[in-house]
Formats: sequence, C-alpha cells, structure tokens
Amino acid sequence: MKLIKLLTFGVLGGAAVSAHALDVIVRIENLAPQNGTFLTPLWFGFHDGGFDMFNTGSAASAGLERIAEDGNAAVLGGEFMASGAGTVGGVLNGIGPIGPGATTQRIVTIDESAASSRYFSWASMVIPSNDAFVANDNARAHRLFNEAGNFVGMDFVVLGSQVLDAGTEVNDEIPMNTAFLGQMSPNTGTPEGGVVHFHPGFMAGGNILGNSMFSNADFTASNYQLARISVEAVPEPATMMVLGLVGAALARRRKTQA
Ligand SMILES: [Ca+2]
Ligand SMILES: [Ca+2]
Repeated sequence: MKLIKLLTFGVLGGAAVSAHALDVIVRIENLAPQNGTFLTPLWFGFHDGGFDMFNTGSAASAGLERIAEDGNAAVLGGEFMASGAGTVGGVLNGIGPIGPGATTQRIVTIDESAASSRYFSWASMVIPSNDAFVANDNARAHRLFNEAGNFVGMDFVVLGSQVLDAGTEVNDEIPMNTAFLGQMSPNTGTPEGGVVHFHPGFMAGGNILGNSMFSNADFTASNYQLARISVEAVPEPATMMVLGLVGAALARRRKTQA
C-alpha cells in the first residue's frame, strides 16, 4: 500500500509522501586491522548544534566518563536529551563490541525541516582500554544539511591521532580495570581526576599491545584508521523500484540480443 502510494506520487512528480520525515542510515565500520582496536556500540545524536559533549582540557561529564570507561551510553544519552538540543539519538544496534572489519548500521527517521536535525554527534569507547574514546569535541563538526536546507549527509574516517583519553581513569592497563581485557564490573579502576586530552597511546609491551589478540591495536601507528562513520539518506522505495525495472529491462534486452 505504501509502495503504491509512493509510486503514484512518483508518477505525479516526485512529491514526498510524508512532508518532512527523512529516513537516514547511520553506519559505522571498524577499519582497524585484524588484532586491532575494537569499538563499543556507537552512540549518536542529531541536534541543532547546541550539544557540546565535552571540551578537550576540561573534565569529562558523568556521561562521557561512563561511555569512555565502560562503553555505556545511557548517561550520555540522558545528558543529550536534557540539553534540549535534539531529541533523536540512540545507540547503533549490533551485538556487543564492533571488531575489526565489522559494520553495523541502523535506519533512523529525522525531521528534515527541524533545526534539531542539522548536526550529528557521536561517541564510542576504544577497547580494550581504561578510558580511551573517540567522539566529536566540536558540536558543529558534522553538519548534515547545506545552506539551502538540503540533506547532504556525511561520511568520514576516524584516525588514530583522534583518540582521546577521558582523564577519568589512570591508564594502568591492569586487566581487572581494563574494559574488554578482564574487567568484570563497570566503574572500576583508579580515578585519574584529570581532563579530556589526546591519548598518548597504549604502553609498549603492556597488557594491551602485549596481548596477541591486540597486537595491532597501536593506534599511534602512522595512518592508523579506527572507523568510518556515515549518515546517508535511505534510497526511496520508488527509486529502488525504478532501478529494479531498469535492471529488468536491461536483462530482457541482453536476453533478446543473446
Ligand atoms: Ca567541545
Ligand atoms: Ca586515562
């Protein structure tokens, strides 16, 4: 029924079925090499440019601490909702940590006419680690619409040089304190009492890089890529149908010529 409606509208000139709803695909692909860094399920939020998750040089919020130490995005999600900058946010589904080579994605509906859909923010813990994470410091780093108000989406690569330390837990790499190594419960480890800063990298020969499972987790290596993150519009069913018809026509033509 929906498809018929879409096709009818398509024939009439491409008017959208719903005035302002836009389905987008939020996707993350772990680009690390085998035995490289894993990532916790990606937290994301759409907002008006007013949600500033953290500032390098300042202490992390409780929400940033929880995602950076345990990969738990619940408190950060609460801070996002409380900010009033946006209402559409969540965590990319997928089962557990996102390992090297893995991709996970989710379709999210945003209101393309709303100011609260303009910008995209994201955060994920780098594992194993004490409190290493990747996220956008600049609230307006990722604008999804151009000046004319048209959705343009985004697609970028997260580099090893962008890994941050939340400054909340000492980087001792002791397994029982280190998420994904041997930590059994959240919020364990020695408090650091510091500020968010660029991560110096894991200890040479430490419990992370010295573990054969993570022998390629040195994100300070040159050109190290952790992830590719994108937000793209979902192709409309009408478009896919037309493409399918063109494909079928071409196939028929090939068959006739054969
Ligand atoms: Ca900031
Ligand atoms: Ca730390």
